[in-house]
Amino acid sequence: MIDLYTWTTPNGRKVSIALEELGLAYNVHAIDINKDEQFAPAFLKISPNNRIPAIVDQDNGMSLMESGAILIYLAEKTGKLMPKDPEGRYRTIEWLMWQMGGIGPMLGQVHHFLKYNRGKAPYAEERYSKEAKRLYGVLDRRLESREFMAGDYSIADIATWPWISRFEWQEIDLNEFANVRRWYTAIAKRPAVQRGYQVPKNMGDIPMPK
Ligand SMILES: N[C@@H](CCC(=O)N[C@@H](CS)C(=O)NCC(=O)O)C(=O)O
Repeated sequence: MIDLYTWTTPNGRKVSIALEELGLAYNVHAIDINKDEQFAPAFLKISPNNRIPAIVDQDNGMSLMESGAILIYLAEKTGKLMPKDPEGRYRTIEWLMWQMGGIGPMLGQVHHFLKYNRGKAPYAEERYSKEAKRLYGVLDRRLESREFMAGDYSIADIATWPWISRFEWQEIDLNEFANVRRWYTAIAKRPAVQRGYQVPKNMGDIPMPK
């Protein structure tokens, strides 16, 4: 049994989607980051950076923060969603790290400046919008000749997809990125993704491109 501490955000959904895909039993603990619950002393013991997601694996008492580390842990615990051969494994980690270092932080800035603080910092809006389009272009080229980001469907796709599901917030037209659109739509249809998307609570249907 795994305890999942999460909220209705892309980083949180990565882990609930992975748990659903892996069929692992888990308890959900909603940490409402709008009410500063991430700063509660009990939560800081498992997530010292005061951010969701975090897990505690009751099988061994192991606690983990950082969604990328959690995804690798779950993949290794189950032997699924990450190839075992060195080339496939590192290719998956490479694209997972690309998500963690690029897609997550940069699209997070787009949400901050474009969606929540429009007009306050035009330079930042332009800078991060441009970077978002560049990253969508990188993903589109990566998916040009392959179905998924790194071989079979993997934790690299699971880490990236919830950020792309906010394409409307990012003012991205998925029709300009045909390969991303095809990949996004296919993953959105997976029953485990549909279940994981609604954790810790239903926030409406998965956004689909027109
Ligand atoms: N690199 C971290 C980022 C986690 C993160 O930024 N979580 C956000 C929600 S998506 C959060 O908990 N924010 C609360 C805060 O900023 O205090 C990860 O991938 O787990």
